[in-house]
Amino acid sequence: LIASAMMLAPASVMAADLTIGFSQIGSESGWRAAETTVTKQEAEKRGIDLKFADAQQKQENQIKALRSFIAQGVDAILLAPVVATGWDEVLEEAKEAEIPVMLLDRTVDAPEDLYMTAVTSDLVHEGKVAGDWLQDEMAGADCSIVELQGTTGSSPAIDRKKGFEEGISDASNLKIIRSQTGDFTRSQGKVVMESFLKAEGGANICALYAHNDDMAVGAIQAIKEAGLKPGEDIKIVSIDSVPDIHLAMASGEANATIELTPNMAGPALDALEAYLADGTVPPKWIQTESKLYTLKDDNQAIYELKKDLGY
Ligand code: GZL
Repeated sequence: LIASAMMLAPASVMAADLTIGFSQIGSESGWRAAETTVTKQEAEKRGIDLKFADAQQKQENQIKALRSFIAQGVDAILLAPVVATGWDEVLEEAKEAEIPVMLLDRTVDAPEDLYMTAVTSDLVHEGKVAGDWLQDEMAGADCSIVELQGTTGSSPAIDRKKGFEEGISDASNLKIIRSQTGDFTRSQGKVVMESFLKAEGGANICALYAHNDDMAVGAIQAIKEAGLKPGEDIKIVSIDSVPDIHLAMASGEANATIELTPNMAGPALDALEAYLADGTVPPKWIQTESKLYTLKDDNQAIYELKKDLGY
């Protein structure tokens, strides 16, 4: 049976022959590092030759990498697009070269025929889950919220903001009083939280919504240095479910996180292999799951489980 299956798949489409270019944003967060680790594992598993390019969070570096992959004549491209706009020209070039592009964890504002599929979570839903959680947590009590936004112009920053505002839109007691980008990093999350505390005074801030856990972890440091108790004086909800946020939650220093799987490449490579094997065209959006974790969960155990997964 295997022999006949092998006969069915012409040698040219066997995964072992594939060379794929991966333009990764950088390593701005623990989650991003895990995505890189998992993507390399998924390629290895399939005998794929993965060409990896780290853009240090600069779009021009990603565009250069894509042009290099096209010149090399790779079989496909994986792209985690740092921002949503400015991709049409280079994606047209990839289309001209008949190289399928698959988007990982972020989307682009470009015509759908310029990419094969996008593997992402429902980023608006994540923000709404965070807003809904805070509304339940506050149970009608007044709460001034500060928000640490992700990278300006990225689809997660746009969508997670939109979803959170939807989640709190029917709660007149919840109000966002400050909102600024922390660029998805711990260092910027700390710096911006320090500025929020300085501007508002700790007593006036009831909660922090951070678009990712790394900015929340940086903010926790700032809250402690201001002599306040993170998780108690200031409630904290963020997104990614990286090990260190569960460590913070295990000691009550953060309150909730929404899980984002780092394995976007698995579904993308499955879709590519199906397409190459028999022309199956994947949907334009392959959605990954989102799961809320709170202090009711065994956060120490979750930390132990995740801490060796490449974050
Ligand atoms: C979301 C992803 C975000 C993560 C951050 O899909 O693009 O980028 O939530 C990372 O940790 O910087």
